[in-house]
Amino acid sequence: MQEITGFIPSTSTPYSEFKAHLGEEVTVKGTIHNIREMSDFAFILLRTARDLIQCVYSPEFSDFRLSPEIAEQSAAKITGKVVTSETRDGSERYELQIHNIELLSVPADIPPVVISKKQINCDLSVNLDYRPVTLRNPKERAIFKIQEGIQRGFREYLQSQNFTEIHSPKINFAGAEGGTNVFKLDYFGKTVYLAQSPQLYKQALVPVYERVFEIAPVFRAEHHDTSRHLNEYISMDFEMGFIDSFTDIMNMETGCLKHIMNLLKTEYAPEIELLKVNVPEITSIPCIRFKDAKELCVKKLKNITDMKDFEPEEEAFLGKWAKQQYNSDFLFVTHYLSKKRPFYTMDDPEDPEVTLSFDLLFRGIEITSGGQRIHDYNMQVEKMKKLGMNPDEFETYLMLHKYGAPPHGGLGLGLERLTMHLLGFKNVRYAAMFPRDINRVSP
Ligand code: AMO
Repeated sequence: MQEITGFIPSTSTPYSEFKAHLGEEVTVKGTIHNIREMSDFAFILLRTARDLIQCVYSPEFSDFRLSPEIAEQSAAKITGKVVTSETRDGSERYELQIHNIELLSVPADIPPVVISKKQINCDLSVNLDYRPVTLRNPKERAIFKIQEGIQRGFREYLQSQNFTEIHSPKINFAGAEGGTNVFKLDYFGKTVYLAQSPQLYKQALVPVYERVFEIAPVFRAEHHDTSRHLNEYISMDFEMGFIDSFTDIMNMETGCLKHIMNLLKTEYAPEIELLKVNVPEITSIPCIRFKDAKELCVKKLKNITDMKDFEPEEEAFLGKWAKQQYNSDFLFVTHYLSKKRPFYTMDDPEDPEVTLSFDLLFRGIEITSGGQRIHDYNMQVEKMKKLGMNPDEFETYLMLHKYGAPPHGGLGLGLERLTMHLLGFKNVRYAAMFPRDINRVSP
């Protein structure tokens, strides 16, 4: 009888072990990324999970001969001798002198877009139409490897701070953020809503675990086609109890971002190098009140009409201002107006016109909203009524307040927004693996 032991024998040598095998024969499994044939030899680039391995074919190395079925995008098992490779900058690289190629699969057709060049040279919409193929390009896939690093850093840091990871439902009885950008769904004859955020649930879990976090998709029915909005994005949320002030949340986020950036510099160095990413140095993050930031904008920019919120150009200006004044890529803007923040936000007891809330700007764009929440039952019911909401519809949410909740707060950080600005993209779709927008639900 065959028994499964949980052990998979290694049949492919990773590039990171080539140095240890210098002069020896090894076998590597991967996809043939690029073939450059010369008169009597050829370079074959083999794409593995994270590397491009140069393999050199020459009739001098063995009796094996190249054949036409060995084409780009074939899955292959290449056996060869590890040798040092000449590099322009003198850095240490290794290549394989091919002894044999065994094909494991062959593609039915050639890719619709050239993916074997240094980068994809086509319009964003074409790139997105062929995403399962264009993501194979090393620069494209590096974007999402870095995105993995951001999520990993977020998770690692919060776990180190005793947060519990949760998963809240995405089919909900009410929108959590108000506004019109909520998707309605027919649920066996009832109207329900796709989660705009895990807000109501992460708060409910504070009296249970004190500190919780979630990394998950959320849905926003954005009716406009903008370069910074998606209809589905990954929200990295946390919520923490027993805070003394909403600055505790900002401190937690600052610590978390420091950890993320350090992790990217160390564990994701190949992708950071490939995409020439300018990883920000964070020592501390300056803070400015909304009112003071608005005054700065009014002084420096013309035609500002909305005094209750920021236009994108104001955020861009504040980003430059923080860089000049504090040499910081980040800026916390605090104390947003009460009428512009959601129903769960705590007003400032010293000035109820403003809230104990903040946004974090990164290189001039909002990547986070957060703040302290109302934990008192009567205060929450009052605020809902003031905003024209029916507290009865939020009975299950209000159990949090009714049956006792500590002072608490948290934040939501948009993963694609952070990735977009870290990598210097002009459009958030470059930072979404399979973006959903008003015109796109495929692939
Ligand atoms: P908010 O609605 O401001 O706050 O969202 C938090 C962060 O999510 C990102 N974001 C988006 N990213 C891409 N496309 C969108 N359509 C989009 N909308 C928002 C931004 C934004 O800063 N519950 C609160 C958070 C909290 O207080 O805990 C919330 O969701 O980066």
